[in-house]
Amino acid sequence: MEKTFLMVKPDGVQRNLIGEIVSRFEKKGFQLVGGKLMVIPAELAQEHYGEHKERPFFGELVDFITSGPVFAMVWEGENVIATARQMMGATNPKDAAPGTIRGDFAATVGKNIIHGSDSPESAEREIGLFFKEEEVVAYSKLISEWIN
Ligand code: RTP
Ligand code: MG
Repeated sequence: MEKTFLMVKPDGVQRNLIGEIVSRFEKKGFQLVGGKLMVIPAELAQEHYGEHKERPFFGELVDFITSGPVFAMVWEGENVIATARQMMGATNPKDAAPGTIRGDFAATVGKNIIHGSDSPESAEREIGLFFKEEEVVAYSKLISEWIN
């Protein structure tokens, strides 16, 4: 089953949005298979956002993502990578549709509440960066039969 890496960013944690965000993905029909509250070390933040290291906002991005606890998660489900990105909304909240997480809760691109892997390759890479193999839990729920 497909897996993705999602993370409530420090602004989302400070604004008490962990429960709201977890609830949206649960209600959609995805399954939480890993989760932890953590402060990201600078080296991990630089590696995680490595694709942006030449961008002018890289320093700010790393400072922000390490500025307080995040809630890192692994979610599982059919097409979860692309669907989670749709549920998050556009990177810049000014372009994010109402009903999406960023559309509903964020106002500025630098503080956009949530991160989600953007491809199967980045999902695999990011899950590996943040979670040990034994921290991702395989389990089944009877309710799956009513969703898939
Ligand atoms: P993320 O990686 O955080 O899930 O966001 P994303 O895929 O939607 O967007 P991405 O292009 O990967 O950008 C990563 C984060 O960098 C910040 N950003 N700032 N100032 C700017 O122009 C700018 N552009 C991007 C955003 O916080 C974005 O989430
Ligand atoms: Mg990204």
